[in-house]
Amino acid sequence: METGTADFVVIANRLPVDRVLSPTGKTMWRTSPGGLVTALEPVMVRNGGAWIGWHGAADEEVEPFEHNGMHLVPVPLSEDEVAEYYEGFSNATLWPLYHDVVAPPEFHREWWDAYVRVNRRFAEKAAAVAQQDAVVWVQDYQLQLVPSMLRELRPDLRIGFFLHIPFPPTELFQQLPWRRQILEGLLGADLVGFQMPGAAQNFVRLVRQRVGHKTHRDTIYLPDGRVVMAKAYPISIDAAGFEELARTPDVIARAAEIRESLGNPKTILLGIDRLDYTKGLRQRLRAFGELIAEGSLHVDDAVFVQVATPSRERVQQYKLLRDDINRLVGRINGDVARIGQQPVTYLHASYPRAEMAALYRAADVMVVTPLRDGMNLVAKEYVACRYDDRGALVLSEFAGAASELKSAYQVNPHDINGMKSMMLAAINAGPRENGRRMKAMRKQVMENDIELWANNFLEELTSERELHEKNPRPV
Ligand code: GDG
Repeated sequence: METGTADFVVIANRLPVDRVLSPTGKTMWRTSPGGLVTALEPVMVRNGGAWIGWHGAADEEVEPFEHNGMHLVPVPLSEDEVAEYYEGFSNATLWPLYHDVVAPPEFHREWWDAYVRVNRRFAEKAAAVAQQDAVVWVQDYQLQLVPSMLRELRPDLRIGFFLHIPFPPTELFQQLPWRRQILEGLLGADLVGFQMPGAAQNFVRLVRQRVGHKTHRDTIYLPDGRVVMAKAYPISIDAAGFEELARTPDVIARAAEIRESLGNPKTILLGIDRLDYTKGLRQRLRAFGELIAEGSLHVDDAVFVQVATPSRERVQQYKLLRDDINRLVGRINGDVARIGQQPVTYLHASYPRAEMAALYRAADVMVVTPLRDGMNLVAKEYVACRYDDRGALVLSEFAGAASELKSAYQVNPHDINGMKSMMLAAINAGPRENGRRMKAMRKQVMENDIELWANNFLEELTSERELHEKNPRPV
């Protein structure tokens, strides 16, 4: 097969750009905000890198183009493929299955067929653009078959894979009718990265049990002599970038304005999530609603601001959730609001990054209560914005971030009473106690940013081969 020119290739479901209309009516591409592109852009520019991904519009072919020094290669998807590969298999089969089945996963053979077809298309594009011996980094659950498909086409490549969401325990993963194909798909990589050590262990155990390969700790020995490593690389954020933004006069002024328009209450609690059933919005709002209803918090003193960014709106479970949260917020506010004072301000919208930073600055208590979450970047962003060491974080123990942010007020989101007392503890603790906790969390977040994460992964991936030679297969 003929090789391409890129020495470093990222493959993700989406390209890191959105198409926008300029004031003159010209279509342009704008970098979509996100830590991954912030971290990888410099590496891409240095290495003449290419990024392969869907451009966001169905039934449309777009030619490869240059953007901010990166070579972007669009992958076309038909309307049916968006429904079956993306909304179906990725978001209604894998997403709930990998998040401890907090919603029931749906298994449909035609969704699987589309998943295979689309994964092959991504692999073929990568095979065409990668230079001889290039490094390729495949991202996330939508593309788990790409590593093995790509290896078949291009055995010379060094292939890494990173899973942004949890990897489930064997008992749950077994439900998947295509469990073996997924495991074999991932085994095409030289290095498979996970958010947490437990996820890497789940994967290695499954490979041993289901595929029958020999394993030792984080190493898998394939019959053809190849070695695959499975390790944890907890993802992070552009921490300095967030702090810098939070320190700008505009953001500081906007934070004051937000407090003012909420009536300058003693305590502002904040939740920011994609509107997703894994994020524990219902449990969190119920806990807060009860605190107000029973008088532990007074409606004059405490306000809960919940931003729920619209997400996956064509998937059935997300439509149900949207109605459910609307009803719950209506009930809480209807029961206890007074004229001009609503305990919950619910915003079903998405905001620019500066507005997010202002919200983080304005909030006394950030409440992050997912039922299961690979990492949770919102928790880290809040911490990065609190440069004065004020504020408190209530954090679910089921978020990956909990194992790093040990000084957060940790909660079990299924335990409403426990959550109520932790919210109260966070609200009522003095500045000394909260300052001590925030300082410890800030040290962790500021020292372990996304650049370090990307470097750690890529260093391991590129030192892989020498490692194999030093660690021959055990007999
Ligand atoms: C997956 C995993 C893992 C949200 N609303 C707006 C907005 N956001 C930004 C946040 C944050 C990001 O979106 C959300 O990241 P999370 O980590 O909280 O959650 P997922 O979207 O589920 O991400 C997760 C992550 O991948 C990375 O590996 O941590 O566990 O599920 O950065 O700030 N940004 C803007 N406006 C919004 O309205 N600008």
